[in-house]
Amino acid sequence: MLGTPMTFSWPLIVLTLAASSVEHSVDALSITKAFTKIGERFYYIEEQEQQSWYTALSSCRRMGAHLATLKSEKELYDLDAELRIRNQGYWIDVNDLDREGQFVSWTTSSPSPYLKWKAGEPNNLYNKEHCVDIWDGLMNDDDCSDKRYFICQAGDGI
Ligand SMILES: [Ca+2]
Ligand SMILES: [Ca+2]
Repeated sequence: MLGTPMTFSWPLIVLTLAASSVEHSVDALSITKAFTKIGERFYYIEEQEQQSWYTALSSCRRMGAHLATLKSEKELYDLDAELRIRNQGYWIDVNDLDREGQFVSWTTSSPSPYLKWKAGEPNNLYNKEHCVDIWDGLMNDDDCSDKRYFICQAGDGI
């Protein structure tokens, strides 16, 4: 970087401004991760490093974002069209950690505004599936400690 600061300043400013609009505290992750507009919202899709649901939750928060909350079939459809890896799960913020079978959004603590399950799901396999991922365009309850790709959504709201 020595001698070429201007090369880096413009994209850093743009990304920092984008991140600042969702949260005041911006750390290094915020300016290294790009959020993409898909439909009406901005998402960051992690499909290189798989993480547990809990770690993914923290990773999104460190970006000033949250695990994605889906509100409609269109949001699910638009988002899924951008997921490049098939036959793998991507964590979203839906979970039934508090009460079995009651799927809430972590972000709002309210019942998930939209659910669309794969056939046979949610099955709470081995009584330990309490976190939800998108798997080939549909939702599945899964073991929160399993490592999956994940989707962050910018902003405090859903
Ligand atoms: Ca469960
Ligand atoms: Ca399941």
